[in-house]
Amino acid sequence: MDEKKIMLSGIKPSGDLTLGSYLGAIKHWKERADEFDCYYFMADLHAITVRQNPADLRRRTMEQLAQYIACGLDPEKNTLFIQSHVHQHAELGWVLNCYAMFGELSRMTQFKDKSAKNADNINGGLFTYPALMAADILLYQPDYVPVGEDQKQHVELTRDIATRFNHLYGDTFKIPEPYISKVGARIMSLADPTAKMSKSENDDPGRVTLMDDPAFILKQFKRAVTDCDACVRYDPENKKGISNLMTIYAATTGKSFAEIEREFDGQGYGTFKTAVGESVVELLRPIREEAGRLMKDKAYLESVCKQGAEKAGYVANKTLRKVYKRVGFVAK
Ligand code: ATP
Ligand code: LTN
Repeated sequence: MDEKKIMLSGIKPSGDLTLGSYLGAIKHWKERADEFDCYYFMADLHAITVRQNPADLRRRTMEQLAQYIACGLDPEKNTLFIQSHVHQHAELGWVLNCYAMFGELSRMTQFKDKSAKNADNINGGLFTYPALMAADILLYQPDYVPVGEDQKQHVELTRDIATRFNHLYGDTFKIPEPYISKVGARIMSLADPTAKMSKSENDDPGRVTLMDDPAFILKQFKRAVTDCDACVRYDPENKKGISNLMTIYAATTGKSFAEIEREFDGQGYGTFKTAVGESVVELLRPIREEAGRLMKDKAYLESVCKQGAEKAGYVANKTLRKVYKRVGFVAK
């Protein structure tokens, strides 16, 4: 029998998961659980590259696990774990730091964006973040890494680091492919359609999180920034707000842009915004309810991440041992 292909991805517990995290990433993870051997984790080591309140980080990490499961990731079919529970991430991260070039790291857009937003805390971890991300990925030898558009550059750097290492020491890492959806790979803020909807920007008034209640979600969509042309037409250059709403509606209903244009032909933006808001409310309702229920079952969540870390640790250790041997470390 052919071995299953491997898929892996992670999200930082740096804020509440948003509609962007769901449509750009998680939605695609769960669609593949039967076909692939899947690993999904809470990237807490990455979260501290930006200052976090310890109590909030701890709570959010467990909430994120509850939300993964509520989104449809069955812990029996997917390996769900907390990044810091598998120490091999930090260890391989260090090694790969020595194979990631200063020039490459300097070109990363996420580093440039985050340093501009956190000018008082441009720490070494923020800069070397992509080497740790490369370790997260390469430890599991995955075929695909499902992420939103903003992470493509990091996955490409991972490929470059892996190729460099393989050239120096012989085949060690499988070269992974980014897996980016056609619709929903970049959901923009409802308040500023030129900026990505981001979960850690507490001041982003245009966010919708997975745990928001229906009344708030509808309000967010009603006040979404659009234009004054009153025509529902997909034009991401000139009509960024409407195109973003169309992308969300397409992703939640499965309709094409042409179908959406026909459906709202001759109707004002008010009707369209309400329809998009309602589709999101219905999409998120079962997730919010199930996550709320799971969050009360701490013992279950702890058992899931314990089991996940054991399984992930076993796989990660095999790769790390191989790497240590290749670079010349003395075996224990
Ligand atoms: P932060 O604001 O803390 O940097 P983030 O939401 O940008 O958080 P993550 O939450 O770690 O970053 O990203 C999780 C996954 O969700 C990644 O694959 C990312 O590409 C995807 N993602 C995040 N925001 C969006 C968005 N607005 N549209 C599409 N995909 C997104
Ligand atoms: N860098 C990602 C989160 C992340 C990740 C990963 C994604 C950390 N490690 C490994 C995919 C694979 C982000 O900022 N969104």
